[in-house]
Amino acid sequence: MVINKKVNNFGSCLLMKSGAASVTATTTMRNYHTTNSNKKVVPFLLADIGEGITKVEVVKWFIKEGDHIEQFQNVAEVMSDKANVEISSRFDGVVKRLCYNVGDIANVGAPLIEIEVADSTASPSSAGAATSSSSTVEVAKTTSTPSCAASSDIAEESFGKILTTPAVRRIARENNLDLTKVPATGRNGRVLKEDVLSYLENPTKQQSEKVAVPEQTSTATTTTSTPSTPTVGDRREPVRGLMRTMIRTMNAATKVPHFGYKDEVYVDNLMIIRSHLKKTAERQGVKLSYMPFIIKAVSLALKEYPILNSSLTEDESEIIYKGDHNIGVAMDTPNGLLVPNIKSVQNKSILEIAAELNRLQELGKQGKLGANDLKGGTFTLSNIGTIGGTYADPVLSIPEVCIGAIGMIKKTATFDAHNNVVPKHIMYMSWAADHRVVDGATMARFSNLWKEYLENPDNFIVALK
Ligand code: CAO
Repeated sequence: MVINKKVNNFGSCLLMKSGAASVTATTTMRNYHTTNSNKKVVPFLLADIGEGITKVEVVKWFIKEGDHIEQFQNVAEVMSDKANVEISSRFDGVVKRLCYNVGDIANVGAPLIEIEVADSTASPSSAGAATSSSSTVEVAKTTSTPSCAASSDIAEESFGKILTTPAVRRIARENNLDLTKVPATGRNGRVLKEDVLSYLENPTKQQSEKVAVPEQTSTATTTTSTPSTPTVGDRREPVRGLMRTMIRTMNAATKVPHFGYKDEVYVDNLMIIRSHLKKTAERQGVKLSYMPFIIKAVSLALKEYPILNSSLTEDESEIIYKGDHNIGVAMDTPNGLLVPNIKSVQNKSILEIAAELNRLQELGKQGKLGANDLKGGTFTLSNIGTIGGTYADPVLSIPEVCIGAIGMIKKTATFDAHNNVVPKHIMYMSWAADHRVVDGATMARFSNLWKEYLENPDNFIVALK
């Protein structure tokens, strides 16, 4: 999800890269242990990034152990199911320890790194001064202090079904090893580093030790054994990042009864107009695809059928008609599916919509879509036709009540009024609507009006202000 917001108050400094609406973070310093008379090593706690996020994945370290880092320098990029966030230091100091490997799950509130700072830096008095500048900064506390080890313990307890440390998980990942196969010898079934190393050394022996061998009860069984076929083991991967978001949103959508409606749109006229305007747009530095026309046509049709730009309250007692047409566009990005939205489409020209779509696409490619771009959508379009297909069954983006999936434009043989075969370009359209709120007839009328704009793009001229 997008972001380009740098929260840089006295106590925190974040570059939001995706998702969360208003992320603030704190970097908490607590007294830890003194290394010499004027230096001390303190844990740098992973900030609360809001939105109820309790765990994040460490995507990238910008620093390594031994580095001297300065205030505002980026130390790590982390990813939650809502946002990618760059965390930066508010202190000068030397990195003593990174508490996680890339790919590990870090807990909010637990140490992210250990850093050696000047004794005065993290003193209660200096932290107190920070607090007065920013309500998000926690004051240094003298209670028992968590360290990297605490982070590992937390990660160990809370992540997945295999009990082990991030370091062990890292070794397993590097060796493409499924940890469920490794006989665990640690307390409460923890997989220890030695377990993994010894399994890697001799997987067959370990495996035979792990699987209890049934007792041979008859000579017949021993003599009639068939030759064994080599098998490929299963691989497990933790669910992370955008996939977690997809699971959450799709689960929410399954609770809503979907009504589907599909139709064909003849787009030959649209193709001609687009090819003319494409050059004009290019002169203004804008790439003009079919989407801006499709999006604008949606907005024009929504003016007539505002129920499709609404949402039902959670207690199902009210319908909220949204004032703006914030049209979400499903994007296939290197990080996965993201749905930024184009704000106030009702007030934008086709060229302005195209420019905004270009901007969102570019940010999506770079993994830098901002929270503001991702929130507030009122209606969604998914142009899966850039990849292929005809019809689809789109799933609503709750609490929106309508979504449209566009198939690939294809040249097709059709019949004219005299039964002559005429080649035409057809765009296949699949709508889904929340059937609690939208009835089939309304959906069909909306689709007909939308289709009329696209089949006769001259109508845009009449409709636009
Ligand atoms: N049929 C045929 N050609 C199409 C088309 C369609 N349905 N849609 C777009 N095209 C063409 C465009 O016109 C463009 O051609 P030109 O280079 O001649 O202009 C080319 O394909 C590439 O288009 P694009 O992808 O750059 O731009 P777009 O505005 O059409 O689409 C976007 C933007 C973000 C919707 C698209 O890139 C994308 O990510 N689509 C996938 C959406 C997706 O994953 N949906 C599934 C969601 S549910 O899991």
